[in-house]
Amino acid sequence: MSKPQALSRFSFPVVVAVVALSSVAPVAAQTNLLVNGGAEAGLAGWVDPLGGGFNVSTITVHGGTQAFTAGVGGPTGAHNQEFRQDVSIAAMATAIDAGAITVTFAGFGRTNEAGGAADPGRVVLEFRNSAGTPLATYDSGVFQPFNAWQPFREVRQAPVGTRSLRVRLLGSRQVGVSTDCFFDDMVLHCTDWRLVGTGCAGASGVPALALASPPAPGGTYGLAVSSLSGGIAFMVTGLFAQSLPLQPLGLEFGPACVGQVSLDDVRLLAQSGGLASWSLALPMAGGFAGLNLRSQVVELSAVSAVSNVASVVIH
Ligand SMILES: [Ca+2]
Repeated sequence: MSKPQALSRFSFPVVVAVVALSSVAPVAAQTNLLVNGGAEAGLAGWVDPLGGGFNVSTITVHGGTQAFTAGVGGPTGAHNQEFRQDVSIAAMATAIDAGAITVTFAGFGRTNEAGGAADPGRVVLEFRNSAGTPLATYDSGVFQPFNAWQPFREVRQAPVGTRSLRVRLLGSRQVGVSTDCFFDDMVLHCTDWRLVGTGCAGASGVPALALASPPAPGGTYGLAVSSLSGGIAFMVTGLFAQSLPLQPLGLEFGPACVGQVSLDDVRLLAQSGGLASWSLALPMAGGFAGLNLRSQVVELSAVSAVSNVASVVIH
Protein backbone atom coordinates (compact mmCIF):
# COMPACT_ATOMS: atom_id res chain seq x y z
CA MET A 1 0.00 0.00 0.00
CA SER A 2 1.40 3.38 -0.89
CA LYS A 3 1.82 5.90 1.86
CA PRO A 4 -0.72 8.75 1.83
CA GLN A 5 0.74 12.04 0.64
CA ALA A 6 0.01 13.86 3.90
CA LEU A 7 1.93 11.30 5.92
CA SER A 8 5.00 11.30 3.73
CA ARG A 9 5.33 15.00 4.59
CA PHE A 10 5.88 14.08 8.22
CA SER A 11 8.22 11.13 7.69
CA PHE A 12 11.34 10.82 9.81
CA PRO A 13 13.86 11.59 7.03
CA VAL A 14 11.94 14.76 6.26
CA VAL A 15 11.98 15.79 9.90
CA VAL A 16 15.73 15.25 10.07
CA ALA A 17 16.27 17.12 6.81
CA VAL A 18 14.49 20.24 7.98
CA VAL A 19 16.11 20.43 11.40
CA ALA A 20 18.76 22.75 10.03
CA LEU A 21 16.25 25.10 8.42
CA SER A 22 15.12 27.38 11.11
CA SER A 23 13.25 30.52 10.55
CA VAL A 24 9.58 31.18 10.41
CA ALA A 25 9.23 33.67 7.60
CA PRO A 26 7.43 36.90 8.44
CA VAL A 27 4.34 36.94 6.26
CA ALA A 28 2.06 39.63 7.69
CA ALA A 29 2.26 43.39 8.01
CA GLN A 30 2.84 44.86 11.43
CA THR A 31 -0.24 46.03 13.26
CA ASN A 32 -0.25 48.47 16.15
CA LEU A 33 -3.11 48.88 18.58
CA LEU A 34 -2.12 52.55 18.93
CA VAL A 35 -3.45 54.92 16.29
CA ASN A 36 -0.72 57.20 14.96
CA GLY A 37 1.94 56.05 17.44
CA GLY A 38 4.65 57.85 15.51
CA ALA A 39 3.04 61.29 14.97
CA GLU A 40 3.23 60.90 11.20
CA ALA A 41 -0.51 61.72 11.03
CA GLY A 42 -0.14 64.87 13.12
CA LEU A 43 -2.21 64.85 16.29
CA ALA A 44 -4.80 62.36 14.99
CA GLY A 45 -5.96 59.65 17.38
CA TRP A 46 -4.92 61.48 20.57
CA VAL A 47 -6.70 63.81 22.98
CA ASP A 48 -5.47 66.68 25.17
CA PRO A 49 -7.35 66.23 28.47
CA LEU A 50 -5.76 69.20 30.26
CA GLY A 51 -6.24 71.58 27.38
CA GLY A 52 -2.59 72.52 27.82
CA GLY A 53 -1.63 72.07 24.22
CA PHE A 54 0.40 69.41 22.48
CA ASN A 55 2.32 69.75 19.24
CA VAL A 56 4.22 67.92 16.55
CA SER A 57 7.91 68.59 16.01
CA THR A 58 9.54 68.22 12.60
CA ILE A 59 12.98 69.04 14.01
CA THR A 60 13.49 66.66 16.94
CA VAL A 61 12.32 63.35 15.47
CA HIS A 62 13.16 59.72 16.14
CA GLY A 63 11.51 58.03 13.15
CA GLY A 64 9.81 59.36 10.03
CA THR A 65 9.42 63.11 9.75
CA GLN A 66 7.44 64.04 12.90
CA ALA A 67 7.38 63.38 16.65
CA PHE A 68 5.05 64.44 19.42
CA THR A 69 6.20 67.23 21.71
CA ALA A 70 4.49 68.96 24.61
CA GLY A 71 5.92 72.09 23.06
CA VAL A 72 4.42 75.54 23.24
CA GLY A 73 1.13 75.82 25.06
CA GLY A 74 -0.52 77.40 28.06
CA PRO A 75 0.85 80.20 30.22
CA THR A 76 4.47 81.17 30.66
CA GLY A 77 6.19 79.34 33.48
CA ALA A 78 5.30 76.17 35.35
CA HIS A 79 2.91 74.09 33.29
CA ASN A 80 1.86 70.46 32.90
CA GLN A 81 0.81 68.89 29.61
CA GLU A 82 -0.68 65.52 28.71
CA PHE A 83 -1.59 63.77 25.50
CA ARG A 84 -3.39 60.46 25.73
CA GLN A 85 -5.08 57.66 23.84
CA ASP A 86 -7.49 54.99 25.09
CA VAL A 87 -7.44 51.58 23.41
CA SER A 88 -10.32 49.23 24.10
CA ILE A 89 -9.34 45.59 24.50
CA ALA A 90 -12.79 44.53 25.71
CA ALA A 91 -13.07 42.13 22.78
CA MET A 92 -10.35 40.05 24.48
CA ALA A 93 -12.21 39.98 27.82
CA THR A 94 -12.42 36.19 28.08
CA ALA A 95 -8.73 35.73 27.34
CA ILE A 96 -7.77 38.61 29.68
CA ASP A 97 -9.72 37.10 32.56
CA ALA A 98 -8.09 33.72 31.87
CA GLY A 99 -4.68 35.37 32.32
CA ALA A 100 -3.76 34.74 28.68
CA ILE A 101 -3.05 38.31 27.54
CA THR A 102 0.34 39.99 27.77
CA VAL A 103 0.69 43.63 26.79
CA THR A 104 3.80 45.06 25.16
CA PHE A 105 4.26 48.84 25.11
CA ALA A 106 7.40 50.28 23.57
CA GLY A 107 8.72 53.46 22.01
CA PHE A 108 11.12 56.33 22.41
CA GLY A 109 11.07 59.46 24.54
CA ARG A 110 13.33 62.39 25.16
CA THR A 111 13.80 65.14 27.75
CA ASN A 112 15.70 68.22 26.64
CA GLU A 113 17.73 70.31 29.03
CA ALA A 114 19.32 73.73 28.53
CA GLY A 115 21.04 76.02 31.00
CA GLY A 116 20.28 73.67 33.88
CA ALA A 117 16.51 73.63 33.22
CA ALA A 118 15.07 70.32 32.05
CA ASP A 119 11.55 69.76 30.73
CA PRO A 120 10.85 66.22 31.96
CA GLY A 121 8.93 63.88 29.71
CA ARG A 122 7.66 60.41 30.58
CA VAL A 123 4.98 57.93 29.53
CA VAL A 124 2.42 56.07 31.59
CA LEU A 125 0.38 53.03 30.60
CA GLU A 126 -2.76 52.29 32.62
CA PHE A 127 -4.59 48.97 32.62
CA ARG A 128 -8.19 50.08 33.25
CA ASN A 129 -11.29 48.12 34.12
CA SER A 130 -14.77 48.66 32.63
CA ALA A 131 -15.37 51.54 35.06
CA GLY A 132 -12.16 53.26 33.99
CA THR A 133 -10.31 52.51 37.23
CA PRO A 134 -6.61 51.72 36.78
CA LEU A 135 -5.84 48.17 37.94
CA ALA A 136 -2.12 48.47 37.22
CA THR A 137 0.18 51.19 35.95
CA TYR A 138 3.51 51.32 34.16
CA ASP A 139 5.51 54.56 34.45
CA SER A 140 8.65 54.97 32.34
CA GLY A 141 10.05 57.57 34.72
CA VAL A 142 11.63 60.75 33.35
CA PHE A 143 13.51 60.13 30.12
CA GLN A 144 17.21 60.53 30.80
CA PRO A 145 20.09 61.05 30.11
CA PHE A 146 18.81 64.35 28.73
CA ASN A 147 19.07 65.61 25.16
CA ALA A 148 19.03 62.13 23.59
CA TRP A 149 16.28 59.71 22.60
CA GLN A 150 15.72 56.97 25.18
CA PRO A 151 13.95 53.67 24.43
CA PHE A 152 11.27 52.39 26.78
CA ARG A 153 9.67 48.98 26.77
CA GLU A 154 7.24 47.26 29.11
CA VAL A 155 5.91 43.70 28.88
CA ARG A 156 3.22 42.86 31.43
CA GLN A 157 0.32 40.47 31.85
CA ALA A 158 -3.02 42.27 31.70
CA PRO A 159 -4.69 42.02 35.14
CA VAL A 160 -8.00 40.20 35.32
CA GLY A 161 -10.73 42.72 34.61
CA THR A 162 -8.70 44.91 32.24
CA ARG A 163 -10.88 46.27 29.46
CA SER A 164 -8.91 49.22 28.11
CA LEU A 165 -5.38 50.55 27.94
CA ARG A 166 -4.67 54.24 28.42
CA VAL A 167 -1.40 55.59 27.04
CA ARG A 168 -0.42 58.95 28.55
CA LEU A 169 2.36 61.20 27.26
CA LEU A 170 3.34 63.56 30.08
CA GLY A 171 5.46 66.69 29.98
CA SER A 172 6.13 69.53 32.38
CA ARG A 173 8.21 72.68 32.62
CA GLN A 174 9.19 75.06 35.39
CA VAL A 175 10.16 78.09 33.35
CA GLY A 176 9.78 79.54 29.87
CA VAL A 177 7.15 79.11 27.21
CA SER A 178 7.99 75.71 25.73
CA THR A 179 8.01 72.17 27.18
CA ASP A 180 10.83 70.47 25.34
CA CYS A 181 10.12 66.77 25.72
CA PHE A 182 9.41 64.43 22.80
CA PHE A 183 7.74 61.08 22.02
CA ASP A 184 7.92 58.90 18.90
CA ASP A 185 7.64 55.43 17.36
CA MET A 186 5.30 54.01 20.00
CA VAL A 187 3.71 50.58 19.60
CA LEU A 188 1.18 48.70 21.68
CA HIS A 189 0.47 44.99 21.26
CA CYS A 190 -1.53 42.33 23.04
CA THR A 191 -0.32 38.75 22.90
CA ASP A 192 -2.65 35.84 23.59
CA TRP A 193 -0.71 32.78 24.84
CA ARG A 194 -2.33 29.52 25.93
CA LEU A 195 -1.94 25.77 25.93
CA VAL A 196 -4.30 23.85 23.70
CA GLY A 197 -4.75 20.29 22.48
CA THR A 198 -3.48 17.16 24.17
CA GLY A 199 -0.29 15.17 23.99
CA CYS A 200 0.47 11.47 24.31
CA ALA A 201 2.74 9.72 26.77
CA GLY A 202 6.26 8.46 26.29
CA ALA A 203 8.34 6.54 28.83
CA SER A 204 8.36 9.57 31.18
CA GLY A 205 4.74 10.59 30.72
CA VAL A 206 3.26 13.22 28.43
CA PRO A 207 5.84 15.87 27.42
CA ALA A 208 4.62 19.19 28.81
CA LEU A 209 5.13 22.79 27.72
CA ALA A 210 5.27 25.81 30.00
CA LEU A 211 5.84 29.50 29.32
CA ALA A 212 9.40 30.61 30.09
CA SER A 213 9.20 34.11 28.61
CA PRO A 214 6.15 35.71 27.00
CA PRO A 215 6.00 36.12 23.22
CA ALA A 216 6.33 39.89 23.09
CA PRO A 217 7.13 41.62 19.79
CA GLY A 218 10.76 42.63 19.82
CA GLY A 219 11.54 40.07 22.51
CA THR A 220 12.41 36.41 22.87
CA TYR A 221 9.58 33.92 23.21
CA GLY A 222 10.64 31.03 25.40
CA LEU A 223 9.12 27.65 26.27
CA ALA A 224 10.23 25.12 28.88
CA VAL A 225 9.73 21.44 28.13
CA SER A 226 9.46 18.72 30.76
CA SER A 227 8.72 14.98 30.92
CA LEU A 228 11.01 14.07 28.03
CA SER A 229 12.48 10.57 28.08
CA GLY A 230 15.93 10.91 26.52
CA GLY A 231 14.92 10.25 22.92
CA ILE A 232 15.25 12.48 19.87
CA ALA A 233 13.04 15.47 20.63
CA PHE A 234 12.07 18.29 18.30
CA MET A 235 10.11 21.49 18.74
CA VAL A 236 7.81 21.87 15.75
CA THR A 237 6.52 25.41 15.17
CA GLY A 238 4.06 26.39 12.51
CA LEU A 239 1.46 28.89 11.44
CA PHE A 240 -1.31 26.38 10.82
CA ALA A 241 -3.12 23.77 12.85
CA GLN A 242 -3.38 20.23 11.61
CA SER A 243 -4.58 16.93 13.02
CA LEU A 244 -2.29 14.19 11.81
CA PRO A 245 -2.47 10.73 13.48
CA LEU A 246 1.13 9.64 14.02
CA GLN A 247 0.71 5.94 14.77
CA PRO A 248 0.56 5.00 11.04
CA LEU A 249 4.10 6.36 10.63
CA GLY A 250 5.47 3.31 12.42
CA LEU A 251 7.82 5.29 14.66
CA GLU A 252 6.55 3.84 17.97
CA PHE A 253 3.75 6.37 18.31
CA GLY A 254 0.61 5.23 20.09
CA PRO A 255 -2.97 5.80 18.90
CA ALA A 256 -3.34 8.99 21.01
CA CYS A 257 -0.40 10.73 19.32
CA VAL A 258 -1.50 13.49 16.94
CA GLY A 259 0.63 16.05 15.12
CA GLN A 260 -1.18 19.36 15.64
CA VAL A 261 1.20 21.89 14.10
CA SER A 262 2.29 22.59 10.53
CA LEU A 263 5.99 21.91 9.92
CA ASP A 264 7.23 25.44 9.27
CA ASP A 265 10.11 25.34 11.72
CA VAL A 266 11.65 22.26 13.35
CA ARG A 267 14.46 22.38 15.89
CA LEU A 268 16.25 19.61 17.72
CA LEU A 269 16.00 20.01 21.49
CA ALA A 270 18.99 19.35 23.74
CA GLN A 271 17.62 17.70 26.84
CA SER A 272 18.97 17.09 30.31
CA GLY A 273 17.16 15.09 32.94
CA GLY A 274 13.98 15.11 30.87
CA LEU A 275 14.01 18.91 30.54
CA ALA A 276 14.68 21.18 27.57
CA SER A 277 14.25 24.80 26.59
CA TRP A 278 13.36 26.49 23.33
CA SER A 279 13.24 30.11 22.23
CA LEU A 280 12.42 32.21 19.21
CA ALA A 281 13.29 35.89 18.67
CA LEU A 282 10.24 37.79 17.49
CA PRO A 283 10.63 40.86 15.30
CA MET A 284 9.29 44.22 16.44
CA ALA A 285 8.03 45.16 13.00
CA GLY A 286 6.84 43.23 9.97
CA GLY A 287 6.42 40.18 12.15
CA PHE A 288 3.77 37.89 13.44
CA ALA A 289 0.92 40.29 14.14
CA GLY A 290 -2.42 38.67 13.43
CA LEU A 291 -0.93 35.22 12.98
CA ASN A 292 -1.39 32.11 15.12
CA LEU A 293 1.99 30.63 15.97
CA ARG A 294 1.75 27.07 17.31
CA SER A 295 4.46 24.93 18.89
CA GLN A 296 4.50 21.23 19.81
CA VAL A 297 7.21 18.83 20.94
CA VAL A 298 7.64 15.53 19.12
CA GLU A 299 9.92 12.95 20.76
CA LEU A 300 11.06 9.83 18.94
CA SER A 301 11.98 7.07 21.35
CA ALA A 302 11.22 3.46 22.28
CA VAL A 303 7.80 4.88 23.14
CA SER A 304 7.38 8.02 21.02
CA ALA A 305 5.38 10.94 22.35
CA VAL A 306 4.09 14.42 21.62
CA SER A 307 3.25 17.34 23.89
CA ASN A 308 0.22 19.56 23.96
CA VAL A 309 0.41 22.77 21.90
CA ALA A 310 1.49 26.27 22.89
CA SER A 311 -0.58 28.75 20.89
CA VAL A 312 0.25 32.43 20.37
CA VAL A 313 -1.74 35.17 18.66
CA ILE A 314 -0.26 38.68 18.54
CA HIS A 315 -2.76 41.53 18.20
CA1 LIG B 1 7.62 59.81 13.85
